[in-house]
Amino acid sequence: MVIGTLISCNTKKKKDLATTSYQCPMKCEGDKTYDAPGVCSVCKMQLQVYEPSIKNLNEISDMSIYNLPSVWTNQDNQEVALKSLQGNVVVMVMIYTSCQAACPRLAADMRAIEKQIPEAEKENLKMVLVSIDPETDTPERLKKFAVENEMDSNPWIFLRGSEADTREFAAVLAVNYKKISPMDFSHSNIISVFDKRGELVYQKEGLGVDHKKTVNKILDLAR
Ligand SMILES: [Cu+2]
Repeated sequence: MVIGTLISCNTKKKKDLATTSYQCPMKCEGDKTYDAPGVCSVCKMQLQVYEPSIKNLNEISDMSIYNLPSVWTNQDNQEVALKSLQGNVVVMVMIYTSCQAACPRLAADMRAIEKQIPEAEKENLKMVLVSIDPETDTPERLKKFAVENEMDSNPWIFLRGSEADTREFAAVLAVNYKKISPMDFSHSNIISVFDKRGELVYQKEGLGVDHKKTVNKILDLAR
C-alpha cells in the first residue's frame, strides 16, 4: 500500500511540474538547477532531471508530532495513535467540554474554518479537538459534545489521553492550561495547523479572529 501511494504521488508530481529542471548529479553547485539539459559547468558531467523532494512526503522529521508515542481515545472509544493521522493536514485545538466560556467559541471557530474548506480538500484533512480535561471528558462525553455540535463525522476527531500525554501535547502546541476550580480551567485559545508530516506550520491565537490566513494555509498544505 505504501509503495502504491509513492508511485501515484510520483506520477502526480511529475504531471504538476510546469517545467523540468536539471541538476548536476554531483551537486557541484549545491542545489542550483538549470532550465535546460547540458553539462555541469564545474565537473562537466551530464546534468540530471531534478526531482524536488518527492520522497520526503512520507517521511517525518524530528519536529513531527508523529514521533510522540502517545495513544489516545476518540469519541467512539477507539484507540487512536497520533501517527494514524499522518498524511492529513491536521487542524488542532485543545478544549474541555464543560467549558462555558472560551471552548464553545473555539469549537465555533473550528467549524467556521471547516466550512470554508471545499469537499475535495477534506479528504486529506482532520479537524481535531483534544481534551485538556481527560478525567471529565470520557469518550461518552466527547461523543455527546460531538453530536450536539454536529461534529460527529469526518473530518472531526475528538481525543482524550492520559494527564501526562495531554501535558506533553499541550507543550508542543504551546498551550497553557491550569485547573482553577473543580470544574474549570483557564487555558490558551490557540488553533494549530500541522502539515501532512506532522510538523507544526501555523498557529492562530484568539477567539473569533479572522480565519482567512488559517484557511489559506490549510488549502496550501492540502493540495
Ligand atoms: Cu474553555
